[in-house]
Amino acid sequence: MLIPKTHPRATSLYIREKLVHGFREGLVVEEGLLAHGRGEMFDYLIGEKTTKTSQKAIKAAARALLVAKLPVISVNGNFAALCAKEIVELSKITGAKIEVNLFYASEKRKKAIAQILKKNGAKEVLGIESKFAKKIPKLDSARRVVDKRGIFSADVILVPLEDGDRTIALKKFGKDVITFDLNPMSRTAQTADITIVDNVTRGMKILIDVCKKLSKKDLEKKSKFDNKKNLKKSTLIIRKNLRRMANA
Ligand code: PTJ
Repeated sequence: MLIPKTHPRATSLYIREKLVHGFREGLVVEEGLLAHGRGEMFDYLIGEKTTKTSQKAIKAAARALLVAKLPVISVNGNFAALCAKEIVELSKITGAKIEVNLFYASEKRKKAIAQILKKNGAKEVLGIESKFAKKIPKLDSARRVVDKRGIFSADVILVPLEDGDRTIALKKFGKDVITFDLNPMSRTAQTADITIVDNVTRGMKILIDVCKKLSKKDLEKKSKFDNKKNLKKSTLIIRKNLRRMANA
């Protein structure tokens, strides 16, 4: 479908097309299209821009990834379809491993996702070979199966568009969790250590940029980031936007 550049909602429609393309290529599940719609709604409410509050979370996330001993980027269908290039770039800058981890797991889709990441320059993609499979305790979904060289051994994990159960299980398993979630009220957003309330398509580019700019001195400073406080601010932004629209 041709989306005119002049369309007032062109950016949002391009992102949607990218996801539909990912669905047709076998990267994204049907449920992923629904999850995207949920994200679009919250993006609308936060004003479809990276807020100052999200920028703070991005800075904290960049720092956490750069100081981590074994950072891992967890990739699902939606994330791969929307940000394959950025995932590889972030992995190169931070030294993070890339691991495919799916809620609606299928070997075929795992391979398709690994392939698109490799096409974008990834040297190694974990989560594919069953001989390295390990289980996260106290988790029933397919996401419990992880790679022992990756998520299983990681100290810091970036898990965008995550489901609440795994975030809780990862926390109980002693991991530091960073997430992108447009819904500041979701269980994942509330449970993670650092929640970036932003669209992955905008936030990943900024995260890469901040990782490039942080100095050694910045990394030595102790992080003062408070996720709960930051999430409250994102919710207040939504309230302010709704009030403004209601009063207009
Ligand atoms: O590829 P799989 O099998 O691992 O499945 C992935 C999905 C996304 C289907 C699965 O993880 C799922 O069902 O996710 P949820 O529980 O719907 O959660 C998705 C969360 O991500 C929601 O809170 C959305 O608001 C948010 N979200 C959706 N799109 C974006 C987003 N956050 C940031 N950027 C987006 N583009």
